[in-house]
Amino acid sequence: MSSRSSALQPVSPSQAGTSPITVTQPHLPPLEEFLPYLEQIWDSRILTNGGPFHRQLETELARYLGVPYVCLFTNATVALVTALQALRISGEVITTPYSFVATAHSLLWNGIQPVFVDIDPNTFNLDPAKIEAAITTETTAIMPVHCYGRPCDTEAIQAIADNYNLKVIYDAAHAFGVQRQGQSVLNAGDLSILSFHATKVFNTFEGGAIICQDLRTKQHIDHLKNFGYVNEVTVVAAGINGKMSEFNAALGLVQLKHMPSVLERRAQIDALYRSRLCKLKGIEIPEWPAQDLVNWSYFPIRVKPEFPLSRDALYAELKNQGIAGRRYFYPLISEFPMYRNLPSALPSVLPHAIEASREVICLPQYPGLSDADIHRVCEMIQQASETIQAIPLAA
Ligand code: T4K
Repeated sequence: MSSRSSALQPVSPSQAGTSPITVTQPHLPPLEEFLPYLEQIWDSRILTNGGPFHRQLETELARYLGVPYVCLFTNATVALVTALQALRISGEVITTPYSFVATAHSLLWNGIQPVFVDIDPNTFNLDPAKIEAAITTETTAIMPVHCYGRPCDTEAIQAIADNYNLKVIYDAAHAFGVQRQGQSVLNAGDLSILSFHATKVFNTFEGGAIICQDLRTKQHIDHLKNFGYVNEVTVVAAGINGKMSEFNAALGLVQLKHMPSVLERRAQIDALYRSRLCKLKGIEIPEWPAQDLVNWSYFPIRVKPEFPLSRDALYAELKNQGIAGRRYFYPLISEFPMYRNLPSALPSVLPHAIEASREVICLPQYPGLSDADIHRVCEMIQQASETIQAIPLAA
């Protein structure tokens, strides 16, 4: 993780300044680097069920991330569902409403009741100071999210978990490669779950992983993701099919080689946005903590009341100009029909999450974004701030 050198050259600039810019675009390695891996798969006809590329990627990722064990999965959602099964979590789990729906859906798929707790407005992460009040006799675990790749207060969360004998499962879908004080945040808690979806910092088209701390747990999870099979005649659990294929694993091996330049370009993009937008009144840019090694996976801005346009008006204006920011995470999970009647979903108990979901736009952030693209996004925001007009709210 230390050598973040040889930055990608900014590519695909929208020369005419009018081509659409999406919130993200997957990084792909040169196709010729991937072809020899495909030839090997074609030769061996080993396509899945823990083949050689699957094993190699688990080993290389563990080394790269600085974690003891990696269990590869078909995607992070199945990994989250399986992680809860692996630890036999039941009853109620404390979690954040400010995330992608998959976080809470994984609880519902296990018949577990999510209990939403508000976020810290400075970090977008579960506020540890509010967790204790939400613990009941039914609580068995905490599921925090390292939102936008910013580490949670893992020490405070662990202290509460230890005190009440709760498990901690981190939804670390955004936190590939993130470190706090030289340590991977993926080693915090009992299990951490990564996403390798096309839109993530490290992608295998679709993919994910569970990070665990001991071999026994890894073996248990490996059985669970393979129908509970131990061998041809032994099934030890009602497992699922969560295995990553050889195609995805091989792609992961190639992608891993490009991570230093991918991360370096993301850092440059983050810095350029900051330098262009920092003086705009009413646009607030969350700081990354200096002691953390972050991955620049998202570039959230908060559109405050002092900005001449509302968040939704700015979002719509950008969209009109072909710039697709995204309102991650609006609506809140707690506002979706399957959650909104829960007592913990009451807006009055989630003021900071509501405020963030009404203020944040994530601006385009991906290694292929050119400097020209970034200037165009910033100029649009600048112009929008100078043009006060009634724009209908976006759906
Ligand atoms: N936990 C958290 C905290 C998560 O954020 C997520 C996923 C999960 C769990 C579950 O992980 P997985 O089971 O997916 O591994 C996206 C992703 O689908 C989702 O993975 C991600 N979080 C979520 C935050 O964002 P959308 O609805 O924004 O995706 P979509 O299709 O609108 O894509 C956004 C932009 O990216 C497009 O405008 C264009 C570009 N794009 C997208 C894809 C899929 C491409 O250029 N190529 C592509 O193949 O959900």
